[in-house]
Order: sequence, then structure tokens, then C-alpha cells
Amino acid sequence: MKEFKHFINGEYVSSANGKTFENRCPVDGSLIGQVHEAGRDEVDAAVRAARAALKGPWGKLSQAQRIELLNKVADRINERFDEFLEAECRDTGKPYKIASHIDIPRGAANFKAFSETLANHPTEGFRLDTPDGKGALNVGHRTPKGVVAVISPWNLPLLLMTWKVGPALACGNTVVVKPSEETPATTTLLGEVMNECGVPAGVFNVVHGFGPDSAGEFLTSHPQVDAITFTGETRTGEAIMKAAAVGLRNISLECGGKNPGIVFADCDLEKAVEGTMRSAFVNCGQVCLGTERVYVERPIYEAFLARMKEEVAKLKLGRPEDAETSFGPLVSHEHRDKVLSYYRLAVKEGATVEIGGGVPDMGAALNDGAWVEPTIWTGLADDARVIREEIFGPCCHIRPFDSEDEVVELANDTDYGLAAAIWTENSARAVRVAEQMEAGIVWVNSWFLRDLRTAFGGAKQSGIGREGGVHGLEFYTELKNICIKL
Ligand code: NAD
Ligand code: 6OD
Repeated sequence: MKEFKHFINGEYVSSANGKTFENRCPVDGSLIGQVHEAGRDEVDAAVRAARAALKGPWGKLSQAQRIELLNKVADRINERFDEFLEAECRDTGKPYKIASHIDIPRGAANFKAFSETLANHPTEGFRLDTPDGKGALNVGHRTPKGVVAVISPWNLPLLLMTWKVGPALACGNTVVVKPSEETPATTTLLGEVMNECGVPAGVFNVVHGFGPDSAGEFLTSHPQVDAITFTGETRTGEAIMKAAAVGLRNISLECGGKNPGIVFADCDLEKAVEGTMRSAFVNCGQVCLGTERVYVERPIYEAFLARMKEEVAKLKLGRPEDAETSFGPLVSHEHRDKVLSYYRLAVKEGATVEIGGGVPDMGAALNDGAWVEPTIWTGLADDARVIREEIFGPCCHIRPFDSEDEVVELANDTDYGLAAAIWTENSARAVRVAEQMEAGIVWVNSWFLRDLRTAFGGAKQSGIGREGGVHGLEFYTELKNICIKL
């Protein structure tokens, strides 16, 4: 039985209020352990530790020394790869095959990539002509924002948490992380790694708990927090934005999506099927960038649908550690209830269930897990709730279209604006359509192909701000202009 404690000022601590909650494995519903739930006292202690660390040894390190430490953290995650992998897959149920290629390697890479970006980022400089002819030099100087609150979700727990912690620390900030209540394990383990690598106490802190009236709310409303970076649902983002308004704290929001995939008749059909399969079903469809609306040009619509159904039928449901498993359970029974409510709604709204639509029989050992079938629908109206609301499950709706203008309008007809995927061998068309997408990220003939130097974030209700590469510098640092009269 595991016990997940808070990590504050370099030490694992219990909650003074004695409150804990259960952490269960979604594969079979078994109990993993108990998680301590932070009260205001633990959150306050974590924020104070983070603030003190800004002025301690951490604040005195040069950029090169910080980068060296963060490289060590990345290496140590890789040395303890199997422990991170096991912990992540137990919490989420995701297949080892996927987490060992995506989640854990990116968890490590996030500590290297941003350090490199920072090390190579030029200082801004302008020479100003002045009436006396002597001029002035303007030099941009960046300082850390201070204490950054990191609120992360459960779908890619280590990847999405380190995607924020990596750049925050590279820029010299300190952090207090509140991981999702569903997935406390890898964030807790990272505390050990920080200590092993000699990261000073108070630089990386973790508090566990829920959102409202719990650790999430206590942290985001703490007056000593200077900036808040959040990944999660749009409605939660709204609540956090309200909390950030008090004291005008900086905020970065990476929220939900209802992303379109656009498949033109001139695509490479097999590439488009393979990419759309991944974008709809990898991680059991629990990826914010995933494709829940697929639009296919009419001449290849029937062929595309048939190939998708063949591939869905081949998905191998099973235990995370089995080498053949390509499809795991949803993260929790609570999330399964939500996804299944959309499965029922789709039928009520008139969908044809092309494949799936229910709960698979996994056998006695796994039937208490949070399993659902991968599902494809057709025939829904464009204003159906299933087409408009984010489901965050292994499902997509496939609809034919007849012209480029029509599909651009359909794709953009959403409150969200995170990502889009376009499948065509016509590069002029690809660029033309990509430029019209109301989304922060557009992939052409690919999906989730990540270059960490690029901007990441959403338009419309998918978020505010951009992280990644130099864009993270804007959020994680304060840019000061120093003007020197010559
Ligand atoms: P969620 O919004 O329910 O929870 C995210 C985190 O916020 C959790 O740690 C939760 O405890 C905390 N939280 C909840 N209410 C809070 C409050 N009032 N104050 C402070 N903290 C609070 O999201 P989730 O269910 O964990 O994740 C799924 C959602 O995340 C989906 O909508 C998905 O699209 C989105 N997501 C977006 C991105 C992106 O990069 N845009 C990436 C991954 C997931
Ligand atoms: O790859 C990333 O950096 C990233 N932020 C991915 C987000 C995935 C959403 O579920």
C-alpha cells in the first residue's frame, strides 16, 4: 500500500489535518494507496518554502549552474525510467508501450529542452539616437517571475507537469505543483529525484488534493504566488482566472479542445488513417489535441470509414504491462461515467454507431476497471452536443464534405481552438487551409509531432497565452528594459 505525501522544502510531509483520499488503479479498480490532502497550512508552508528558496542558494546560482542541475534531473529521470513508467501506468492505466515512448521520455526531455533554449536566447538590445548625438543603449534583462503555481491534469501527468516545471526552473523561478488528484505518483517521485540531484530545498514543492475548497483553490488564491500556469478543463481555467485576478497575478491557461481532422481526397489514405487513429484513440482518447471531429472529402469517405473501422477492431485492450496492449482504460470510473453519458447522448441525438459504443467485457479480473469501447459515430447534425462538447474519450464522429470552403467553415465552427490536423498531398492546399484554421496548432500530414522550440497553446476557449521555446520566456520571466545614456 502506497502513501503519497506532500513534498515541501525538500521533505515528504503528511497533512496536519490527517485527511487522506484513496488512489485507485483504473485497470481493475484495485487500491494503490492513500493520498494526503493538503489543507491551507500545507499549501502555505509550500509557498513560503518556495519564496524563501528564491533568496537562498537557488537564487544565487548562475544560469549555467541552474542548467547543469536541470540536466542532471533529466538524466536521473532516465536512470529511474522503470519506476516512473510503472508509477505512471498504475495511476492512469495507459499501456507501457505508449508511456515508454511518450510520457516518460518527454518528462526527462522537458528539463533539457528549455534550458537549451534559454542558454541560446539572445539578449534584446537597441541603440537609440539622441539629440546630443551621443545616444543611449537599451538592454533587455530577464528576471524570474518568482513563485509559480503549477496546476496539472491527469491525462499525461509527468509530461504535462514537467512541461511547466522545466521552463519555470530554467528561468530561475521556484514552483509549487498541485498534480491531479487522480495521478499523484510521478509528481511525488520527482521530489526524490530533485533531492538526489542536489536541487536546493524549497525549489520544487508538491501539494496534493482536489480543486475547489482544497489544495488547488488554496494554492491559486495564495497571495504569495506570483504566477499561475494551468492545464486542464476550460471551466476550471475560468475559476483559476478569477483567482489570479486578485493581485493581478500572471496566468497561462492550456485548456480543452474539440479538434477537427480534415481528410482531403488527395491525401495518402493509409497515412491519414494511421494518423487519425492515433489522434482519436491513443491514450484512450484522453489527449487535449485529439481529434473528435473528422471531416472526409466525399470521394474517399466510404473507403476511409471502412479502414478506420478495420483499425479500431484491431486495437488490443489489456493490461498496461502486456507488450501487445495498445488501448487501456479511462483514468477513472468518474470519467467513464462522463464518457458513457456521451455514448448514450450520441444515440439519442441520432448517431449511427459504426463501431463500439459500450463497455467491453474484459473478464472477471478487469471488469472493475474503467473500460469503454473505442467508438466511431456517423450521421450527427453539426449542432449536436456530441459534436460541440469536449468528450475526452476514445471516440470520434466522421462526416463527409464536398468543398474546401465548406470544411474550413465546419472545422472552425466550435468554441474551442486548440489544434487541427490536415491530410492532403497538395502542399498549396495544406498551407491555404492551415492558415484559415482558428487554432493554436495545426499539423499537416502528422499529429502530435512535437518540437519543443515551437509555440504551444490554444485560441478561443482553448486557452490564453503560449508556452514552449522562447514563448515560455515571456511567461516565466519578467522582462526589464535598462536604458543607458551614453
Ligand atoms: P481539470 O480542469 O478537472 O483539472 C485540472 C487540475 O485542476 C487538477 O489538478 C484539478 O485538481 C485542478 N483544479 C480543479 N478545479 C480547480 C480550482 N477551482 N482551482 C484550482 N485547481 C483546480 O482537468 P482534468 O480533468 O484533470 O484534465 C482534462 C482536461 O484538461 C480536458 O479538458 C483537456 O482538454 C484538458 N487538457 C488541456 C491540455 C492543453 O494543453 N491545452 C492538455 C491536457 C489536458
Ligand atoms: O506536448 C506537449 O508539450 C503538450 N503540452 C501536450 C499536451 C497534450 C494534451 O493532452
